[in-house]
Formats: sequence, C-alpha cells, structure tokens
Amino acid sequence: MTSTPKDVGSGVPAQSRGSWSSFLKSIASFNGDLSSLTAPPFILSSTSLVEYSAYWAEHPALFVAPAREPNPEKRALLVLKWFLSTLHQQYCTRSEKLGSEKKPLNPFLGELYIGKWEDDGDVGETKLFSEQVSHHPPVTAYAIENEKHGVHLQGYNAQKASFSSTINVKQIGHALLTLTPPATAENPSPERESYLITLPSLHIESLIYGTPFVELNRSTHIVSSTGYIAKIDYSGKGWLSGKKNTFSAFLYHESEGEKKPLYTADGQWSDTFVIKEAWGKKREIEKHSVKASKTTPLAIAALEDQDIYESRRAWRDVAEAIERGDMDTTTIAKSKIENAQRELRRVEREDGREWERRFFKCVDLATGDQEAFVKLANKIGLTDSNGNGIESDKTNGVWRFVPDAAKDAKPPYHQENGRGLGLVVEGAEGAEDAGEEA
Ligand code: HC3
Repeated sequence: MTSTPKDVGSGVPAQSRGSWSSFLKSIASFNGDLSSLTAPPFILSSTSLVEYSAYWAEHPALFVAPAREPNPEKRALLVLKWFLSTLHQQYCTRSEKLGSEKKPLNPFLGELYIGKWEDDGDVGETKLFSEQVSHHPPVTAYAIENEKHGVHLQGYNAQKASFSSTINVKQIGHALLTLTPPATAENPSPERESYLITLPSLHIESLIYGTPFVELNRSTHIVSSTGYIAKIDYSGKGWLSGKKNTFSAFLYHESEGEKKPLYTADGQWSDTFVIKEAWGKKREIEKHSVKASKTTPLAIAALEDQDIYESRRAWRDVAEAIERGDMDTTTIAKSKIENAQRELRRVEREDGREWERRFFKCVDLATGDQEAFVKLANKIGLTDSNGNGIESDKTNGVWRFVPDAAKDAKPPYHQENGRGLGLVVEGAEGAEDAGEEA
C-alpha cells in the first residue's frame, strides 16, 4: 500500500473519520453478510438493492437489437455488446453520480420495483418486474420484457462477501436472455433461442480513502443455445500498469473451440471498447463509447399511485431521512419496517405458511422444464448434467419468472395488507390498515 496516514480517509467528511475507521475495523471481521454491516451515515444510500435490476436495460435499443439480426453469429455478438454496455450502468453509476459506491438499502421480502422504459420509436415498451424473493439470504429476482421484439431477460442474484485486504463479493445467480430471431426465406419460422449469462465477481477499491468504487474480477460467460459462447475476462489497474475496469472478451462457436475465436472485444467497460474480427486482418467492427451512449430513464408510477410494497413508497420515510442526514429518523423508520417484517415472519411460522412471491417461483432443476437451461449451464461448468452445483442453497432456490402472474398486474400486488410494513395496528379491530402515519 502506498498510502500514508494522511491519505487514509481523505475522502471522508472530517466529522465522520472516526466512524469510518471503526467501520473499516468492523469489516475486517464480518461474517460475509453485507446487509449486516453498520456503515457510517455519509456512505448510506437511499436506494434499495431491488432497484439495481433496472441497470440491465437502460439502453433498450441495445437490449432488443439481437432480435433484429438474422445471422446467428452476429446475433451472439450483439448480445455480447449489449451485456458489455450494461456493466457501466451496473457497477459505475453510483460512483459517478454520488462520488463513491454507497451502501444500498437492504430490501425486505416481497419488496417490488416495477416500471417501464418507453420508446416512441421502433423499440417500443420494455417492462421491468423486480422482486425481493428472499431476505435470508438476500436474493433479488427480475424480469425485463419487450413484447414487440420478443426479447425477455430474467434472472436472480445474491452476494457472498469475504474480506481480504478489501471487500470481495462473489455473485451467485445468473441471467437468461431469450429471443426469437427474425424470420428469413431460409428459416421462415425460427425457434426461440436462449443465452445464459453468468455474473462477475467484484471487489471494492479505495475503501481506505473513504471513496469506495467497484472493480470487477475473474471471468464470466454468455453461452447460447445456438452454440456460440462468449468469455469475458476482467482485470483492473495493477500496481505498475493497466487501466481500471479493463476487460478482454472473445466469442467462439463450441464446434470450433476457444482457440478459434470469431470476434474479440477489448477495452474498459466503464468507458470505451473495440470490437474486432478475430481472424484475417482483425478488422475493427465498432468502437463503442459507453459514456456517449444515452440511457433511457425507467418510468415508475407516482408515489401516491404505487402499491405499499413498491420500493420507493415503502422506503419513503427512510430515504427522506437519509437525504436530510437525519440519522435518528432513519433508524426509527427503518426499524419500523424491519420489526414489522420480523413479526410477520413469526406469524407465518406460527400459521405454518410462507410469504407468497408475487412474480417469481422456485424451480427444481431435476424436473424436465429446466432441461434446456441445465444443458447450457453444464457447458460452462455452472452445473453438472443433472443441474447440481448451482449453489441454490445460497439463493434459497433457483428462481424463475411467472409471466401469467405479471399479465395485467395492478396494485395491490400482495394479498397481505400493510402488516409487513408496520402500517397495521396489531390488535385493532379487524387489524385495520392504519395508514402510513401509524
Ligand atoms: C456489493 C454491493 C451490493 C451488491 C451490488 C450488485 C452486485 C447487486 C446486483 C447488481 O446487478 C450489480 C451490483 C452492483 C454493485 C454491488 C454493490 C457494490 C457495493 C455494495 C455493498 C453492499 C456496499 C458495501 C459498503 C460500502 C460502504 C463499501 O460501499
């Protein structure tokens, strides 16, 4: 480490330096559950982790582009390009907007984030359903659908953290993109195809200075039912050389193997990358500037029209208090939700029932309907040929979207009234909803 005692905590407001160094000491011995970390107020975010699912489609045109490409090889390349374009959104936006990576709100079971990206042009409407499907361990599931182009993405993720010099996070879960290629004269009724996407590991940089940001490491894959496989290797700025957020990717067909790549993509996922042919003169196909590519904001319902279980509405008091820097109110408002959740879990246990997930269900990989997924997962060693090895014990199961549950869905989304949020006065006649001021 080249830091001097003067550098340490230099990004931390003077009045928070003590609490930052206590926080650093506490993470050196934490148990791997990121939600259990008590962080100083200046590093708290008023955004819940359930909102992060939206990062997958903030460029709706790139999201649907593969469905318009008749050539399967180019389609796989467009899927890779879209995936690479999501990395800046997923892992940089908080640092760029807020100056550092903040500690997000830990979603409660059943928390929802629902919205759509609207495009008047050819892209059409792209819908998002994000739901917290497990609290212990925390697991978020999501589905993103563009009906016009027949492009669907679904996935779920949890994080397992460890400490060695910094916070290291392994993501558990995966995403599945499905689409129907355009019909051509040679193939007038093309079949739907899928792309299984694995999630990168990450670590936190610059923690000691109080300006944490994310760096990705190891590698991920995109494996397709068409036989194309992309491998992406992540590396950061080393001691002596290299640029932050660097990656190197290649796309190959399984029949040819890794040694015969078709395309490469190299650069910085937070800035610019270049896609080239991997053969002949290695012709450049495209230079993509991530930052120059305009994002489309997700449209969500106005707070008063949201369901009480929708994230922004449920956390409103907490978020407002965090933004005012009012920690007493933050703690009170947070405890109200956390205590109500604990109480609801106790009642459910007593009644022998479980919280009903609204848009997702747990699936068994041993049954036939996940056969296509297991085949893909097995190709990159994510599972064995029976679907074992996916670490479903760390995500409370393998989660899949239930499209029928989302069709024409309107609030109220959950059967349960406001009891899970502390909005019901227990013991009151008929356990009436006491409104949000209760
Ligand atoms: C590790 C992380 C929470 C998880 C975030 C995930 C993995 C969530 C799924 C998204 O698709 C991608 C994603 C992006 C960023 C990840 C967050 C970065 C930091 C945060 C920790 C819980 C915060 C640690 C606290 C502090 C103060 C060091 O920032």
